[in-house]
Order: sequence, then C-alpha cells, then structure tokens
Amino acid sequence: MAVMKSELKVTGMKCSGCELLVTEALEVLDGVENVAASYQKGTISIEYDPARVSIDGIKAVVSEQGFSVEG
Ligand SMILES: [Cu+2]
Repeated sequence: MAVMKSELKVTGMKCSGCELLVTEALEVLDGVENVAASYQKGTISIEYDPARVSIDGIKAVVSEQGFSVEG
C-alpha cells in the first residue's frame, strides 16, 4: 500500500515544545512514516500507511495531546 501524505490544520500549538510533543506522540504510531509539525503555520504534515493507521486515529492522537484539528 502506498504511503499517503496529509497536511492537518491544527490550532493550539504555541511553541517548539508543542511541536515536539505532538511529533513524538505521532512518530510512535505503527504506520506513521514522517511527521513535520509547525506551530507558526499551524500545520502538521504527516506521511502514513493507511493500511496500518487511519487518519482518524492520527487526529485522535493530536487531540489527546491537547490540540484541535480543523476539518
Ligand atoms: Cu508549546
């Protein structure tokens, strides 16, 4: 299965510590290949294998870290 790339719009990240927190929480998920969070842009770019992890599962982890995913 091909790796998918998505860019999530996320509110609530305020500093590089927030970026690190959410990046580490996502990187441990099985099927997540690459994560790039930017608090300045309010985005998380993520590459993942949809056969192993769902976008809804990814969004749930972002929410668990205290951030809000738009859309
Ligand atoms: Cu922060």
